[in-house]
Amino acid sequence: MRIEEAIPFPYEFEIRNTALVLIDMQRDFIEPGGFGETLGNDVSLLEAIVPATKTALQAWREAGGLVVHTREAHKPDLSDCPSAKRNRGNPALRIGDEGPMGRILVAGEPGNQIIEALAPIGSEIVIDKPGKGAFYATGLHELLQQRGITHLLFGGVTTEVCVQTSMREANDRGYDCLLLEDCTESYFPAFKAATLDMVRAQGGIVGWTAPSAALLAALRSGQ
Ligand code: TIU
Repeated sequence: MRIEEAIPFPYEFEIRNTALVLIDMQRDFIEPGGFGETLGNDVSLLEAIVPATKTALQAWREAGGLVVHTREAHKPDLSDCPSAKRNRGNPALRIGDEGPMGRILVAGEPGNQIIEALAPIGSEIVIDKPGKGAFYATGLHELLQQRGITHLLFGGVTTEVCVQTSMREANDRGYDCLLLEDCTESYFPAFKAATLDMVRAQGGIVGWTAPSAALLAALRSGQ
């Protein structure tokens, strides 16, 4: 398969060696009352990517590709949440505090679940991660290696925080990474734009970007 429109040059991949990785499409970031809002952000911006992400996810599932979902999630006793992370800044509610959707950023709470529209199905991989990057303190690299995965298609939130961190971690581990431009969003549009630029600068120093329509076209054509 080949995504001709990818920047900075066409991206080639085989479905059997590629995973779609959706980062932290959780109520905690996308709906009011969660972690994103308690940090002072306007969470409504993030909802806009849900339709395109759902379409890409459905097409990828129909093509038989591996799907990985991540959640930024801490253990209920917060033993995996460094005090530096919990105490940073001056949020209305801190990680572990009781909010309208349960305890903020704690595994198993309603707010920590992936939004209904993108909920994992069947044997899709779900990774709970205590950090911003999907490879830190998780078994993700090993799970991907066991399955022969060499290429990763990324979507999710937020572009410059958990998505970019995960993509950089993946790049350093040898994966060819492509970020789906309309399947990722930031609370800060300028940060999203800058992240897309920095990922694909210098000959694809971190990887590629492309609109999801280009992925859909490749899957439809089978090439
Ligand atoms: N605050 C922010 O932009 N993001 C995060 O804290 N986590 C993720 O990006 N998932």
